[in-house]
Amino acid sequence: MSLDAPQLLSIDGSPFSVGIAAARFNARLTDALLEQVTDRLRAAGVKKKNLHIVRVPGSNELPIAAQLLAARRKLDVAVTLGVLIRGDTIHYELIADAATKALQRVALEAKVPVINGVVVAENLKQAEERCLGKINRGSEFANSALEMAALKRTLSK
Ligand code: DLZ
Repeated sequence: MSLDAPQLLSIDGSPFSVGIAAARFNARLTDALLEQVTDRLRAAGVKKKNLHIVRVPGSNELPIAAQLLAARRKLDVAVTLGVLIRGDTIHYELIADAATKALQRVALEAKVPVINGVVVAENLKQAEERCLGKINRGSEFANSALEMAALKRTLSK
């Protein structure tokens, strides 16, 4: 768990429809994130049939996937998952920045909360700690998704 992760709320996920887009780049790590997210959502009561999962090549494609999912399904929340690891160039930084801004835009335009579950790491070790090790980032992303889905339902009444 991250040092400053918000206190865990008890939220019934059984009514929620959740879109999940996960990158295939760094697949071992994104697959683990995806599993952590779905495990936590299912534990909170989200039904398997209400989990709409799509895969995309890399984190750069997450915003359009979230947008397409939001247009096709009546989502309470979307979760986007990717792992960006620093390479020899600043490519990863450009993608992180562009994806972050685009994900916010999708959320505001579609009026569907979009959880930015892109892990940005300096190196493979950092990324592994966050996706495979003692820091369960996927569970944290799922908790944020549950909280935002509940908020959307409350404020849409
Ligand atoms: C090209 C690229 C690079 C260098 N690194 C990553 C990465 O660490 N994590 C990730 O999710 N995707 C990476 N990509 C792929 C881009 O996100 C994208 O799929 C391509 O640039 C095609 O648009």
